[in-house]
Amino acid sequence: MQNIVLDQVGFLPGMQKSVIFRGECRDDEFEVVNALDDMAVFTGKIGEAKFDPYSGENVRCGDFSAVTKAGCYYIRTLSCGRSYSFTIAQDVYNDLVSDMVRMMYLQRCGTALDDKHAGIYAHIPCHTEKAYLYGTDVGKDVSGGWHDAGDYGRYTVAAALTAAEMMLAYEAFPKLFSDDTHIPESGNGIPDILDEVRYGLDWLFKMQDISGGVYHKVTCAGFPGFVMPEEERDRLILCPLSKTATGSFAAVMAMASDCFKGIDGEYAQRCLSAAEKAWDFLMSGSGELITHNPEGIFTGAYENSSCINETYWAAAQLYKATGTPQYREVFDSIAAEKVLTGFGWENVGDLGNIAYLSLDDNLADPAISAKIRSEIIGSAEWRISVADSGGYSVATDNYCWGSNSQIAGSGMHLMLAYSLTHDRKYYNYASEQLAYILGKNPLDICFVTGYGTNSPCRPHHRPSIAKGAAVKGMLVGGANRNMQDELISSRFQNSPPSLCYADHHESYSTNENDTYWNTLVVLLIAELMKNG
Ligand code: G3I
Ligand code: 9MR
Ligand code: ZN
Repeated sequence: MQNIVLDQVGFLPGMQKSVIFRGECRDDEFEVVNALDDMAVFTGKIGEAKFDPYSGENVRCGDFSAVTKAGCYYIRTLSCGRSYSFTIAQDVYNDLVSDMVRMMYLQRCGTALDDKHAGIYAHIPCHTEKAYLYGTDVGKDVSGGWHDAGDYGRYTVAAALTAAEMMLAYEAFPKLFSDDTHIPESGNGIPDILDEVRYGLDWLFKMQDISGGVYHKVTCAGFPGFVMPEEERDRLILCPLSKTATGSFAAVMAMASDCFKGIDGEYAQRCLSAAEKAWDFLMSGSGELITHNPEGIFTGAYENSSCINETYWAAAQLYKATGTPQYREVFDSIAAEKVLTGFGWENVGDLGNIAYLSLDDNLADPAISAKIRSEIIGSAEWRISVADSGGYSVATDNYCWGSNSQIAGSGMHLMLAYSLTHDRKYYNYASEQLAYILGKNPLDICFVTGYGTNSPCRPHHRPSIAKGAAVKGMLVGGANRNMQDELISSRFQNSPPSLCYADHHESYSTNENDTYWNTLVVLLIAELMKNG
């Protein structure tokens, strides 16, 4: 591992740029060196040592934000040698974003991926057979959508969040999203990211029952081995209509009705009607709260003992789409009690906050808006204090399953605080969260496959393992101290939290990808670029 650690992809010219020195590094100065001619362009001071409790390391920090000229560089010190190289450029994240969205195409289910677009990951259509309602012989066509992750399950809450994050990313910074990322719809005049959203929405429609309720998930009873998707041939099972699935469906469909209005009015209307129907089902008290898998089902549970944050998000989104007071009443009453936050599958409160804060002033309740603002800023301050408690400026103190997404979510939350205050401090801490994901971490790894110098090669992703090469552009879950797979628990029992990670295909609790993790990083980058 290197003793000079930083973002291995690079920085926007105006971004804060920091670097960590650790281990044997005894110097007091460092140089930023142009990689083309090995000439130093900047000399900076290395700060005092600081203990990082999450990795158990003593680290020292350097800042080179003053270097703004586009180029390819590395960092050098006398005793530590040189770092990996990185880029400074306005378009430094463009390819990364494009591959991170294209990964969604490679996750598509129910369709053939052809050689031309999918290369070695091409396959014939998968999971096209009818799925059976749990415990019955009633079959239904629910083909389509995306494989959630390294497995081939399709989960409503997960897909709704994924689609929503893509729409938000597009709205934040449309210029970042082209129509030529080499998917079948490229060149159709619609940005590829929205084509991808529509692919997911088309599946979500099928997951809605005539009653308005939405099925929780469709998977086989258990997980297959490391096979390509068309080789998973067990019976497909539809798990019951659930409250969280119905709530997040209502929210994402309402969001889509706004997003697709200018592209396809009829489609937008269909989204809105489906959202309203789901909402009515939810308000009638119907649907189950899925707190664990039904008996005999062993796939991802996406369990939740409450649907309050999906309700919150749906209410905000439906109010934004329709202006109908009944939605606002529900939102305001939840927010008056407690403002909800979060960008994860369990907690989608911030998506509701984004929708509510985007309302025209005369549509929102000023007291509720003020309460949301103060909660966002308070929680951003808390995240900064957490970041300052360690050496790597990471805004999490809890390295759990999907920690990289918690960190990206913190980055997004800090960007919300930035959008409300224009205080650059929040932007800087948000950009540090991206830097962590792209290499400024104790593991010295860029957590997105195929990017940076050192990135995961053996993700727990079935097509990647089946083909012997990792799909490019996948964010893996990252360090998880909770010993949730055998590989990790056999090797990392006494390791510091931020080091509990293995680039091994058996480590699903640290090295699996997920669609909503990828799209959250895309959203964070879009926000950073919009305000860069
Ligand atoms: O949030 C709590 C935290 O408050 C607590 O302190 C900590 C200590 O246990 O746990 C945290 O919860 C963890 C949660 O993820 C955080 O989001 C749970 O332990 C952990 O078990 C849970 O993991 C989830 C995992 O499924 C297992 O259920 C992941 O979030 C979720 O992303 C993941 O999703 C899987 C699907 O089930 C199947 N498909 C692949 C996908 C990705 O791995
Ligand atoms: O492969 C599965 C992965 O996609 C899930 O996120 C994870 C947690 O639900 O489970 C993985 O499957 C493992 C199973 O839980 C235990 N036996 C080994 C499986 C991995 O091959
Ligand atoms: Zn499939």
